[in-house]
Amino acid sequence: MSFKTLGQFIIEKQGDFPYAKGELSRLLRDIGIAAKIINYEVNKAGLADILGEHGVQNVQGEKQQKLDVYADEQFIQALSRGGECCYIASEEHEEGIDLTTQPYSKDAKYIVCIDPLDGSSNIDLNVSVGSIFSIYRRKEKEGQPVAIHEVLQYGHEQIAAGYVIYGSSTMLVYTTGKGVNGFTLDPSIGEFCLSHPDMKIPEEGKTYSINEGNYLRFPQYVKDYIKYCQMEDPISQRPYTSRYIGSMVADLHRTMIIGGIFLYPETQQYPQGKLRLLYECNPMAFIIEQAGGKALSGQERILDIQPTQLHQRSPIVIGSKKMVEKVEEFLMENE
Ligand code: AHM
Ligand code: MG
Repeated sequence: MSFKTLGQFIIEKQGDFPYAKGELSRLLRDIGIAAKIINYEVNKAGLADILGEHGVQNVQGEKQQKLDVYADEQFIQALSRGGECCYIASEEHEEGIDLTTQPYSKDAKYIVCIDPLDGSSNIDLNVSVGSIFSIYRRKEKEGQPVAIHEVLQYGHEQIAAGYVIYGSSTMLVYTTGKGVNGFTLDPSIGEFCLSHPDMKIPEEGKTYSINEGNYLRFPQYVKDYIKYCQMEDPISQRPYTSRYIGSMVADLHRTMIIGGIFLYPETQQYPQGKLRLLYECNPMAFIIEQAGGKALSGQERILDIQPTQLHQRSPIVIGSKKMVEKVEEFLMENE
């Protein structure tokens, strides 16, 4: 059998970045290594004494679970030892981690934003979880502390982004702005192998994904769109199917493969939506756009939002192009 490993693929694509001297390739390799270690731990979660809540709350006030902490540690270790990352913004840390004080990473060029273990409330249930990452090039000269404006870049300034899904198989999907490629972990050799080259999201789908329990709290345009999805129409093959796992990575991975739409809009409980711009919405929006889809915050393209805070949230409507455009129509009608 012949296959291409993630490592081989990254080296092959290094020429796409004339300014890069292999640092980005090494950074992606480090992320791949962290993903493999986390995968190993996630898979034996039911066996080890690692299940359950860690007893502290993260900066969002949500219960943190042991595997969140473990995944966070693995990313931080891999990124700080690799020497290519100067700053880490993680869902699990109120403040970003500046690595420029460390001799190894002093001259590093890349800022990494991560959600180390997304969908962590699903861990105890043996339901798919994921990791999400987003990479920026720093704006100031290397060797000095990272300024917050370097971290709060637009999503369209991302150099690379990806996710890992720990599912029935483990996959790493990433983009460097030249299409999207997916790699499946072959446990027999411990390597991510190219299984989904040049991934494209279908222009239209038949699946909508939203936490419908919040229906009464949704803005009118979202309520209208849900009703539209449920209406009988043989031409557009409605009613659509509803699918909601509650793990953004898993819901969006399905959306990538078969088409569809995923929404986490503003609600009364979360006036800015629930999902975080820097390490959830932006990387996913970059990937979906690169695959031919679309991602909006409602009014605005996700990738054009100017971040003002590390942990800021944004509403999100993301997925197959034509389905997202339909939501836009309802939004405009309601203005
Ligand atoms: P987390 O980062 O704390 O795990 O929260 C993010 C998760 C997403 O994966 C998922 O789409 C969403 O929260 C589900 O939220 P809800 O339970 O409100 O539908
Ligand atoms: Mg999380």
